[in-house]
Amino acid sequence: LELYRDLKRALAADELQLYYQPQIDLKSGKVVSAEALMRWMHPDEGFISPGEFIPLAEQTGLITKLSRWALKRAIKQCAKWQVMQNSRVGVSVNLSCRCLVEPDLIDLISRLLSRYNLSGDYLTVEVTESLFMEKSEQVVEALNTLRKMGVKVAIDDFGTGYSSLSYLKTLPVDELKIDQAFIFPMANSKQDQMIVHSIVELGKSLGFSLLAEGVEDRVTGEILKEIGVHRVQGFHYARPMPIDHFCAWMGAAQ
Ligand code: G
Ligand code: G
Ligand code: MN
Ligand code: NA
Repeated sequence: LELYRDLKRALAADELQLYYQPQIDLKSGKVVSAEALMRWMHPDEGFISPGEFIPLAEQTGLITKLSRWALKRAIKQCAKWQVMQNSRVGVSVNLSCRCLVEPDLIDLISRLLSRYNLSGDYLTVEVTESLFMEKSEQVVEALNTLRKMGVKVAIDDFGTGYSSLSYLKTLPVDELKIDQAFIFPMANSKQDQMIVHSIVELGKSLGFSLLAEGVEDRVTGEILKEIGVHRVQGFHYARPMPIDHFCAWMGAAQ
């Protein structure tokens, strides 16, 4: 409860930050986008992981506020990149299931894109498979509206949910983010290579873009390139970084 009280305060107290982790196109070797990841610097407790406070925010309903804050920050930042650095780097924002069907979330995104003069296709929203278990009309409608605005939809942690694959054929989705659990062991596991290979084949044949996350070494990156994954993300390339580090890293990397 104390943590809840603190989290409620954290936004106003400016204790939350977005870190950015590069997503790299394997063909060109260029950074094409960045995933925005929330961080909380608690004044007494120090750094608190999103793995801890996001579930709390979801249980208590605070997640709506946090998501709106993250969307605004990320869109504003991404627009700044386009203008200041004339770059074409997009941004991905994680959205918990319930946020997506909040009545005015889509409106908010639309307003933010026009306020910051950012084309919708620079934004990706990351959702998890559990979103599709209910297959509600509301979810489908929300995703359709986003995609009409040019916003891309990615399925995060793909391959770990309970879902059957049947939803893939009907749902408005652009990208599959293959879960880290398949990527970590890849360099030493033929089995995991086969699984990733199959996901890539399936995904591609259905027209999705494929991203592998959790790439921690060079060998895994090379295998993924061979398998035909489009994009990669992971500690081998860069860790999530505060905005000034990210900009400096981009300056050095490009
Ligand atoms: O960055 P890290 O690996 O510590 O993130 C842990 C978890 O928190 C991941 O599942 C990630 O998706 C989630 N997460 C990080 N930032 C956000 C956010 O802004 N919104 C939501 N809903 N989840 C986030
Ligand atoms: O659930 P989601 O995919 O949004 O969470 C991404 C999380 O994975 C972030 O917390 C990020 O810090 C973490 N992450 C990103 N790349 C790597 C990696 O190469 N190795 C490990 N162990 N974690 C990673
Ligand atoms: Mn994610
Ligand atoms: Na993930």
